[in-house]
Amino acid sequence: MTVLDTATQVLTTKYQRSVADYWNKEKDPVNMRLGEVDGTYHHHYGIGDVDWSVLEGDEGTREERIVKELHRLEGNQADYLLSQLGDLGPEDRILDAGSGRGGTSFMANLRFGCQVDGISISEEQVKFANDQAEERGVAGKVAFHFRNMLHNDFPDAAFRAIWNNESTMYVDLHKLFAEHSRVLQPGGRYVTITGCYNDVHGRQPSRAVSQIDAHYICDIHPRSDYFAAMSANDLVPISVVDLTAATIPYWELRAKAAVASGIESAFLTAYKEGSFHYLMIAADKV
Ligand code: GPP
Ligand code: MG
Repeated sequence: MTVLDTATQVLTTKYQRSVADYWNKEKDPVNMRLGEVDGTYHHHYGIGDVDWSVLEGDEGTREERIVKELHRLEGNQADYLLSQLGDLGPEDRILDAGSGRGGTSFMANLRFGCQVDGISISEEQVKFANDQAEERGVAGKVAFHFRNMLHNDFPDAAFRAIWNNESTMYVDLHKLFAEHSRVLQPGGRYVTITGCYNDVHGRQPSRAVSQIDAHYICDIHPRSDYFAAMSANDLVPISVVDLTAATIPYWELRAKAAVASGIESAFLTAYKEGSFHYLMIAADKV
């Protein structure tokens, strides 16, 4: 029998290795500068009204005001996601699938006091987030693991809730929801916030959506795939909210920031032409 090293067990395809490599190297100012505002590092976008007054006044501190405002909107998004997870308490255990540098997991622990496990295929992200857990003094309650969300190695029915905050576009949804369904307790809640393409616009992704795919090496799914894969895996939607209008102001502000990454115009085009939605889906495991 061949003994496989951990990386070989976690990363089972060349595609997954290339995605892991991207996130192991990623230190983009649009994420690091925003995280430095208060030490909570996100890998997702923002929602809510922009305070456009940040563009006015002293030029020397303008970028700092924009960075703070973008960070506030990303915090709003994570708060909104957590508010969809249902009634959770300190006795619960929950899973952040695709946990990045840990932002949403730490917010979940602060909000519910419960045990949070985060998983990522980026060893650098896992290390960063575990270092943060130590610094925050919550390492006993919030732990990050180098694991694959398609075969997460947790026992059956281990979790009361699971979420993906903008991480489903890297995986096959049928495989993902089969695995989530296995580790969710009956009556447990699943929530995702995701960018998905609009089946009504066309059966294939638009040019702007394809540009987003190329930028992040991901494969944005059509809206229909989410519901087909959920219903095939005992996940019954309870709430679906189109957050597209709520995220456009974030992108408009981000397009004016020095920390802009260059992908802003593709998001704005995709959302405004209707080929792409920013969606929250909450479902219960039956
Ligand atoms: C990254 O967030 C999010 C993704 C890679 C998923 C793509 C999301 C879609 C909705 C299509 P990030 O904070 O690392 O990205 P950025 O560096 O652009 O801020
Ligand atoms: Mg970001």
